[in-house]
Amino acid sequence: MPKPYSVINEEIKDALKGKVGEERAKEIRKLLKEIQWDVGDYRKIKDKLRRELNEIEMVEQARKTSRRSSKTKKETPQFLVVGTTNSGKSTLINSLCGTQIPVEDYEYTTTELQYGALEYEGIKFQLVELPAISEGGWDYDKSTLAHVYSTDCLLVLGRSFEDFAIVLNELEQQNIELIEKRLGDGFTQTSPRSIPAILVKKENLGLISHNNLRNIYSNDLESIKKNMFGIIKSIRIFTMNSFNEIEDQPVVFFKDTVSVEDVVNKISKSKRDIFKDAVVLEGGPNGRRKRVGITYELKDKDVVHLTFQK
Ligand SMILES: Nc1nc2c(ncn2[C@@H]2O[C@H](COP(=O)(O)OP(=O)(O)O)[C@@H](O)[C@H]2O)c(=O)[nH]1
Ligand SMILES: [Mg+2]
Repeated sequence: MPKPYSVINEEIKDALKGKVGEERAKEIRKLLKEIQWDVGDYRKIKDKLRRELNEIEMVEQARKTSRRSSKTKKETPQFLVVGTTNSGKSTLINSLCGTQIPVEDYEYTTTELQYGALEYEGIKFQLVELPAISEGGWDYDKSTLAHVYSTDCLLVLGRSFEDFAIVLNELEQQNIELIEKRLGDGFTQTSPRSIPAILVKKENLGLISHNNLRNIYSNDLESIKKNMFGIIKSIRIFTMNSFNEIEDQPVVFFKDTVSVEDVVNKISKSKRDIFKDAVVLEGGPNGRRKRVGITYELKDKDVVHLTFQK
């Protein structure tokens, strides 16, 4: 006898609670196998699960193809540059990253992603140009949509109010909500439906008022970088090597709070059990010196010297 519909529904909810990405996909595959009946209400449940699985697989695939190497995947926030054709996407990436993506002054639609990279305040960013968005385009061809779902943040470009209207409307049609700041901890983005975004507009275009999103002018490169940095909310911790020298590159966390334990786990997890204490220089090498324990909450730019039992 199969279980009643309502019971299965609750079990599915419980099983999927809090699971995202690959983990969620795995659970859905398992559930699909477990629900043996495939008629009536059971078919409805299974179809719903199949659709969700499909969507997750699409997003995971996009993550894999649009992030060039798995090494940079976690540590490099990705900003997807979206806009109508000729909105200046390639020009912007070229100016920010020093790349030479072809810029054309006639309507020209590339179907390939274009890449750029930049570093700002010790954080590396990947910029990716999405092929132009057109009115109703995604209703006919979903192939580029997965990149939107899987990105960390959007730079929405436009040279006129109409440009923005088209792009913002297409995103809304796909149930994508643009938000001011990332949700919760971490990049990569875990909610494909709520994506942080910055609006980048042509000089002298008036305010684009949409979900309180930041408005920046496309010629103000410094301000664009500053806001990209701001939106990811990183905490950079500098560690000391065994010669008491401060390392050049910080350990970067994309979280709201970072403890000494997080640093230990990231740089020498195997030593967690022999951790003794830590000396912190608050805010940089010249900051106030403090001896702290494993639960101490660190701030951006703190310098940490970890000590372990011999
Ligand atoms: N006046 C002006 N022209 C721009 C600006 N950005 C790009 N363009 C021009 O617009 C055309 C299309 O630019 P491109 O970067 O290829 O746009 P894309 O199709 O969005 O990648 C080119 O002729 C650019 O020189 C801008 O900020 N101001
Ligand atoms: Mg282009």
